[in-house]
Amino acid sequence: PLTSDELVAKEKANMDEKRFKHCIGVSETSRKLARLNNYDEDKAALAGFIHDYAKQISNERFIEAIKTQGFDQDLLNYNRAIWHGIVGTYFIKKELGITDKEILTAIWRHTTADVEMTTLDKIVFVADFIEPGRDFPGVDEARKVAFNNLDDGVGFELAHTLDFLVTNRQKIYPKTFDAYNVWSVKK
Ligand code: DGI
Ligand code: FE
Ligand code: FE
Ligand code: FE
Repeated sequence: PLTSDELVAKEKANMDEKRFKHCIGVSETSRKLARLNNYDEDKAALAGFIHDYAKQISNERFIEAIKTQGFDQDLLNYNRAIWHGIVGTYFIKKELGITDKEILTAIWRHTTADVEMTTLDKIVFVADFIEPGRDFPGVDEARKVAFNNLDDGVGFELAHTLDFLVTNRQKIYPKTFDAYNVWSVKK
């Protein structure tokens, strides 16, 4: 396994400065959400730190991995926004030596969410959206909701994401849609 210094160095080398700062922010916010939700803080901080490890990997490398590493071939009908989490887990296993299933699942789900979400899945999904570097209309409301109740934070974020995707006429990954139906629809 890598030492923590080696892991930080690999993470830094795989992305630009801005993305690295975002990963630090997600790590810190994941730690805070873990504390609020009685989850292992160090594990949440690690998952948050590496969640976007694959964000700047080339399309060619993603496509090669999808074709050869046992991924659902339907992923080829989507783009890198979807790939960097799901297929990112392959690069994170291979290049960072991370084997913890809970961490890999949280990274897999961090962009699309899913109908079933563990506490760690929710922490990383929400931290990604509200870390201190995020600035978009509604981010203060998202922070308030998420720090008050993690599940409500997931629901708020998915509604915002669906809204954004429809406004921009983007293709919606079925899991994103299914997750919205579970987490965002008013009871
Ligand atoms: O990697 P980050 O930018 O930090 O955040 P993220 O992994 O949550 O990715 C956010 C992007 O992913 C955002 O531009 C919206 C996009 N996205 C999320 N769900 C879907 C999606 N894009 C498409 N096309 N379809 C989806 O279902
Ligand atoms: Fe991401
Ligand atoms: Fe996200
Ligand atoms: Fe991110």
